This record gives sequence, structure tokens and C-alpha cells, in this order.
Amino acid sequence: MDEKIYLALAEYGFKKEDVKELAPYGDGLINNTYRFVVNGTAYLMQKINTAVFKNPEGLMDNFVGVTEYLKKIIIANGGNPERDTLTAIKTLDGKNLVNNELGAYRVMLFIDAISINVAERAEQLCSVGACFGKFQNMLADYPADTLFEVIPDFHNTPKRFENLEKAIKENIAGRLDSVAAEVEYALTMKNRVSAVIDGFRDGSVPLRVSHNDTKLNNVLLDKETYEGVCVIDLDTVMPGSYLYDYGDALRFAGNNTIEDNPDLSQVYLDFEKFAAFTKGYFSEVKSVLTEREIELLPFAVELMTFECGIRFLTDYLNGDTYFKTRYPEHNLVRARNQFKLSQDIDSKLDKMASFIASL
Ligand code: ADP
Ligand code: GN1
Ligand code: MG
Repeated sequence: MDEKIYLALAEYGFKKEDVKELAPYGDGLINNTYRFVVNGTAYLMQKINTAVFKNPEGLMDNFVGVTEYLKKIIIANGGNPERDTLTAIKTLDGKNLVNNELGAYRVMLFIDAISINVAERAEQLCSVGACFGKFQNMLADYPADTLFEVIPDFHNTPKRFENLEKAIKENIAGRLDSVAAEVEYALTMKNRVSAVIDGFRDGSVPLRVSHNDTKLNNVLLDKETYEGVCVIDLDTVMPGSYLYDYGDALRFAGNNTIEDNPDLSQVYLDFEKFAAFTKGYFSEVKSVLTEREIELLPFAVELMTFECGIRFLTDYLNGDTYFKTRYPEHNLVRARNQFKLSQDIDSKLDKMASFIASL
């Protein structure tokens, strides 16, 4: 194990000889996560990816601000504040992270629950949808102006589109010739990418505190019941839109398969999964959504899927500098998968809207 991790752990008062079972954990695409045990208590240490998160102090201020706010609500509702949300551990000198020549590291309590990448049964997603809906509910009155904007324009799809156009023009990694079909499809979407941003501008879509990274593996599930326990990976909590969270969640959990399956015949929106998630989600947020938000829900799923596709494609063209990859074509495989999915969603928009209306 990297000696730097032990040095960072020492800043928390954890001596190397007391640290047991230290091993990499989880499969996020951004941070490096390790689980370890000290005196019978399990923790996670994360090395924060500072190429992505340029201000880890601001990020951790958000993390602590949001989790302390959530804990108050959880306690008031009779929940468990150390299981129903994350808990950051402070360093010996009272800081929320270690940030020095070793890198940026945080430690939090390990929650004894699991995360999955594909739901085996559609019904499991009802509780996941409710978990995300509840998260939005609990943060509805959070003072948004105190949140540091961790990654500006994170879900500004027109900006993401500009980044793709720049990557096409620059062709840094010399891969443009191999992605002609993907680029052709992406360009056909140009005039549809501003739906949410336009809503912010004309006031029909409210700016809300949102999570912004609502992948299925960013929610912990009870090991036995598969009920949603809590929403994790709070790095991107920022002012945004509920449409981002709903759309991104279904981009990932609504897919019949994982986001990097190269077999495109398996990639499609599983309508049962969509319906189960939406039902759970609606049970929590139905009364707070505006008419325009409800109207845009189906398209938000397509938009977030397309956006993720162009982010993978952009990273492929730029030489794989953002997302973790395990093989050279990994980002391209992901982009193709997301594009197949967004096209499939496009063909189901009416059916999705009818289902939402039925709720
Ligand atoms: P990334 O930004 O790289 O996705 P995450 O914060 O999502 O990092 O963590 C990666 C994985 O580690 C999660 O998908 C989840 O499986 C697991 N995980 C994260 N935090 C906890 C926690 N407090 N308790 C248990 N598991 C966790
Ligand atoms: C990243 O951090 P992780 O693995 O939960 C990314 C998301 C993408 C996702 C695609 C900060 O999520 O925006 O949708 O990969 N997070 C960041 O799998 O860029
Ligand atoms: Mg994650």
C-alpha cells in the first residue's frame, strides 16, 4: 500500500500499526477510495482528485455544511445520523481534510451497506428513487448561497457541447477519424441541449440545491433488504436543477446494463426500471415540482444521458485525462453506450410522459 496513505492517516491520529484491512474500495471514476479498520471501527479514506476538484477545502466546507444540516433533520425525524448520511472525521488539528504535498485526503465513517451498478430487479429502484427524492426534500431550504460552486457549469449542457466542439477541432489525441459516426450523431443534438438552461433564464425551471451526480452507485443500499440507506458522493452538491438529478439517476439506473457495456444490443432504457424509480421519486417530490419541471422530466433523462456521452467522447478525443479508464477505448465504449441509450430514450419520451402523468 502507498506509504503516503499511512502518512495522511497519521494526521488523523491513526498509527500505521493500528490500521487494519486497508484496501482499495468501490468503483467511482473520480476519487481513489480505501477502506480500513481501527479498533473495530471501519472508515473510508478518499484521495480527492485535485485535477477535477481544484479547491478541496471549498469542497469539504460544502460536505460538512450539508451533512451537518442533514444530520439535524435526520435526528429530528428519529433516524440514525451516522448511517443516514456521511460523517467526516476531523484531523488532529481540527481540519476537514489533509491537503499538503501528499495530496488531498479525507476520512469518513464507513457505512455498513452496499452500492450496486445494476439493479437486478426493477422494484429495487423504487426505494432508490425515494432516497434521492428525500435527499432533495431535506436540502430544499439549504442556504444555496453558502455553497461553494465546486465545478462551475457542471451540467451546463451547451457548455459541454462547446467543449466537445473544441476537442473535435483540436483532435489532441489524433482519434477523430475513428469517431465520425459518434460526432455526426452528437452534432444533430446541438439545438436541443439548452432546454434546462433556457428554463433557468425564463424562470420556468427553478435553481435548486441538487446533488448533480446521482449514479446508482452513489446511493448506499441495505445489504439484506436493498432499501436505500443514504445518498453519498456529495462532492458535486451545488445549486443546479432537480432535472439534473432525476435525469442522471435514470441515465445510470434506468439502463438495462452498465454504462461501459460494449454490447449495444443490451443498452436500452428498461421501462420497468424507469417506472419503479419514478414512482419512488414522485412519492417524495411530487408536490414541489413545477409544471415545467414535470414536463421536462422525460427529456431530462435523454439530456443527461447525451451530456454524459459527449463528456466521455470529449475525454476520448482529449486523450483520457478526466475519467479513470482501464483500457484505451474505454471512454469511447462509454460514449457509444450513452449515445445508444439517449437514442432509445428519445423514442420513448411520449410513453415516459404518459407514465408520469398517471402518477
Ligand atoms: P467517486 O467520486 O470516486 O465516485 P465515491 O464517494 O462515490 O467516490 O465513493 C466510491 C464508492 O465507495 C461508492 O460508490 C461506494 O460504493 C463506496 N462508499 C463511499 N462512501 C462510503 C461510505 N461512507 N460508506 C460505505 N461505502 C462508501
Ligand atoms: C463521475 O465520481 P463518480 O464516479 O460518481 C462523474 C459524473 C459522471 C460519472 C459517469 C465529478 O461520477 O459526473 O456522470 O462519473 N463525476 C464527476 O459515470 O465528474
Ligand atoms: Mg461515486
